[in-house]
Amino acid sequence: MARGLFILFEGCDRSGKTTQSTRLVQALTESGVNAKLVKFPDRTTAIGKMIDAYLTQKTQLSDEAIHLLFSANRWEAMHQMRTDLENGINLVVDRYAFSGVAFSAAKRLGFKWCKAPDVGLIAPDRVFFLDIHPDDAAKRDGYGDEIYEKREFQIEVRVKFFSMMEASWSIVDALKRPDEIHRQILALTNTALKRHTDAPAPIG
Ligand code: T5A
Ligand code: NA
Repeated sequence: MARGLFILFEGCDRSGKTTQSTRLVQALTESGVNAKLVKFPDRTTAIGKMIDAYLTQKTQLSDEAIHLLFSANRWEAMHQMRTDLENGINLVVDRYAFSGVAFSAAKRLGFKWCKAPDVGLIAPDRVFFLDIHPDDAAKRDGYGDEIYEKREFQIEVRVKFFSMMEASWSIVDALKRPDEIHRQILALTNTALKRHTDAPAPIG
């Protein structure tokens, strides 16, 4: 049995990651492809609850401490993700280590330090970067509710994302209509599903 594909959605706040990752899982499932949605941060775990309290500004943490909690929240999911991929389940993931690095590096923590705790996590096969300018994102529902949803900061986060892009990334125009974005991503995913055979690689 072929292992599952690890498909990742990244992007600035309100770029449409949850909308598109949910729709992709739906479309794959409807066409008989085994797919599962995974979201980071996972706010349901003990670590996730600490992250949620920080994001909703109920508690304060140092930049270093919150960075390590986000990473720990990924590590606690690793066993299940590896098992799922080995069992042929395709994982559609809403944010991951690149969000971790982009947000903390935008606070001026060093890139090398930010990347270190995520070394060894399973690396994604394909990344869809939903690209939107923070000025356009700010017009969308719910913007500004959480700690990082501020214009200057999001502009910095976007720059950090661009500095991490590799060949496995596709930049998707997040200003298009949701249907159009979905069709584009589904086509790219179907191509990727046909090609992959190799074992999951770690983040280096
Ligand atoms: N974070 C996260 C870190 O600092 N370090 C880390 O390691 C990780 C993993 C919470 C925060 O944590 C930070 C990043 C974040 O600041 P989260 O829980 O993913 O992360 O944040 P959410 O608030 O859930 O999600 P986002 O704000 O990122 O929004 P999405 O998922 O990108 O956008 P979505 O799909 O919810 O859509 C937003 C709105 O826009 C509309 C939707 O209907 C919705 O109202 N919309 C569109 N409108 C027009 N055209 C389109 N194409 C649209 N697509 C969606
Ligand atoms: Na989201």
